[in-house]
Amino acid sequence: KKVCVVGLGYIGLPTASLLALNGFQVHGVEINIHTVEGINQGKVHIAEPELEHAVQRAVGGGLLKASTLPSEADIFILAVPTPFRENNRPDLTYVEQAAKSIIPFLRAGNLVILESTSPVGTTERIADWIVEARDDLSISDAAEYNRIFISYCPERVLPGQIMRELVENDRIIGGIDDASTHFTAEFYKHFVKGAILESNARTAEMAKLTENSFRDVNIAFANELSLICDQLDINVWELIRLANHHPRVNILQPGPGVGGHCIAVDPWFLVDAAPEQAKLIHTARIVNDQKPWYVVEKVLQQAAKLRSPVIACLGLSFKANIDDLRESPSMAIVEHLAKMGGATLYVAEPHIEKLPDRLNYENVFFADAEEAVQQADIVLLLVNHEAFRFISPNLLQEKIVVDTRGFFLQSPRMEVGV
Ligand code: SAJ
Repeated sequence: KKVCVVGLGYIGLPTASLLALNGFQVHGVEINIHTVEGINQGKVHIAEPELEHAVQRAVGGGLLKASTLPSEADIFILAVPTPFRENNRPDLTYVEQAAKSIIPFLRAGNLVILESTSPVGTTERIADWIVEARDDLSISDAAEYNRIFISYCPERVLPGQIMRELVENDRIIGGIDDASTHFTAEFYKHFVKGAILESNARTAEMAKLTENSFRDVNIAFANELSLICDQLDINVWELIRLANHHPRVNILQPGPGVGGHCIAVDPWFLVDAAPEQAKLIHTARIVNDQKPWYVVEKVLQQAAKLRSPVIACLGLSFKANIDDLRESPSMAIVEHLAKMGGATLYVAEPHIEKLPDRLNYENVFFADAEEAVQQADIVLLLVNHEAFRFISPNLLQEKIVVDTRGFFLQSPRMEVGV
């Protein structure tokens, strides 16, 4: 069988290579010509463990080819981004472009699967676009001889563990009708070891948004606790560790805010769809979005006590042990401190080669973690990278520590936690 994967990003490329390694003939489609050329040479533009190896084997085996335009296939997978605009409304431009780009290549019996995180009702809209454009094809059970099958199957993989989770995670499948659901389930069974859970398109779309909103709301709870503890002079990490000994309590970890392109975005899709009802979800977004500014405030309070403060900023990525700076609260915090001037910043991010252009300020220097800490009066821990475990506690003794992740603050001795 031939599969056409539209969008070769964080989800599309791993999925395309996995399918190829499972014997499918895969055509990957990507608008970025440089990405296409790289992939066809077995090169990968995404830092993700095991991905490059998989792409090399798939391309080397002749089962994965990339180009900028789609072609005929048995199964089409749409894995393009769904960003949200300034006004917190989902932007379906890429999904619409991707869906419309495959319409000329569709034949009776084809299966179209949307994997992109999408507002409820998007899969039905894709069906409408197909019906409008192709009066020779039907999406209803009534016309089996010329029908197209359409489903939603959200990706749920965690960056850093994508290749493993693509195989092991359970998958929710929601077709626009039962026949589409069953057809799609049979397809995923070829390469997924987790459970295949059958539902309908709207529920599957909502499930994806629910999962990430659940995590956002729970992180907001932890972040709110960190603010309360700061007021009441309590070590929030000790508090959470103790509370989590209760058999039915499982609090997540506070941090400098919520980053990445999923958890800080997807809840807005629900708020947009039902603003009157989604009150808690909306408030959680606000709590998490405000956390970086609370951290900035905390650092400035400490810096105000010093004549020419030097701050070691440890970590820029949106979470531990990855190089992804997109939507990173740590980046926002460091950028803000840099812009304000008045302090010298030594920034350590072991997962990148040089500072991003956004931090191109006279008072900002790229440093290794130990060197940064040595130079600093204030140590601002932003990301709990394993690489920072090697910082000797002795080095921190004379410093003011603002630890946003509880990385050094496992005991109540350190001074400032947020
Ligand atoms: N974070 C905290 N405290 C915590 C856990 C996370 O502050 O206790 C922060 C992280 O530092 C980071 C942000 O939240 O800034 C998000 O990180 P994450 O590890 O929770 O999630 P992502 O964005 O890497 O991936 C999520 C996952 N969703 C869920 O766990 C419900 C993943 O399974 C999804 O596939 C992915 O979103 C997606 O693509 O939607």
